[in-house]
Amino acid sequence: MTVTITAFESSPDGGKGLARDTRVRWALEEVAQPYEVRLVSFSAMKEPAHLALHPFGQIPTYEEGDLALFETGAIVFHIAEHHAGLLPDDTEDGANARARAITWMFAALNTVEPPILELANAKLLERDKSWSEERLPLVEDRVRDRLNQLSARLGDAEWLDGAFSAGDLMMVHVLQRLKPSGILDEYPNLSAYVARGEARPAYKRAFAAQLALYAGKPSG
Ligand SMILES: N[C@@H](CCC(=O)N[C@@H](CS)C(=O)NCC(=O)O)C(=O)O
Repeated sequence: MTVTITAFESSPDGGKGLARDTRVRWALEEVAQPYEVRLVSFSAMKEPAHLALHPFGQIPTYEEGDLALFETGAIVFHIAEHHAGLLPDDTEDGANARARAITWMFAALNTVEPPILELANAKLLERDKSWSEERLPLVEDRVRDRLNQLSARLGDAEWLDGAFSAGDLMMVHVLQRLKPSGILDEYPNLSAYVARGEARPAYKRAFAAQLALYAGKPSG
C-alpha cells in the first residue's frame, strides 16, 4: 500500500533536515519502505483539508490506505511496529529490549526535545524582547541538564540500548536541532552519537531526499 507523507512546500531551514518529516523519511528508509511526499504550503496547513489529517495544522502526516496519522512519535512507532529493523523482535528474549527501545522514543520526545525546542524558540522568537538576554542562559542550562544526564547514560556505548533502534533515530533527530547552538559540541560522546546516526545510509538517503526539494530555493 502506498505511503504518503506531508512536508513543507518551503522549509524554514532550507533543507538542513530539521523539519520533522526527516525523521519519518529516515524511519521509512531504515525499513526499506518506499513513500511519496505531498508538499503543503503554510496556508494550506491551516485549511480544512489538512486539518482533517492533522488537527494542529502541522507537518508531517502519514497516510497509508485508510489510515491517517499525525505526530512523529506515533508515525515512527507505527512504521517500527509493522516492519523489521527499528525495534528488537517481540519474542520472549526481545520483548524487554523492545519495550526499552520504545521508552527511548518517548524519552527523546517528552524529556529531551522540550528544552531543546524552548531554546530554539527563545533564539528565534524572543530575541527582540528586553528580557531575552537574561533568560537565554537559563534556557541553555536546562538543555545542559538533560544533556549531562543523557551523556552520562550513553557513556561510550554506540547506541542507547544495544543495537540501533527507533529510540536512537528519534534521539539523534532531536539532538540535531542543537548543532547551531554549539552546546552539542560540549558533549563529545553525544556529538559522536549524532554523527553515527547521520552516517547511516538510511539517514543519508532521507536527508538527500528532503534537501533535493529545498536546496537553492528561498525558505518560507
Ligand atoms: N509534535 C509534533 C510536532 C510537529 C511540528 O512541530 N511540525 C512543524 C514542522 S517540523 C510544523 O508543522 N510547524 C508549522 C506550524 O506549527 O505551523 C510531531 O512530532 O509531529
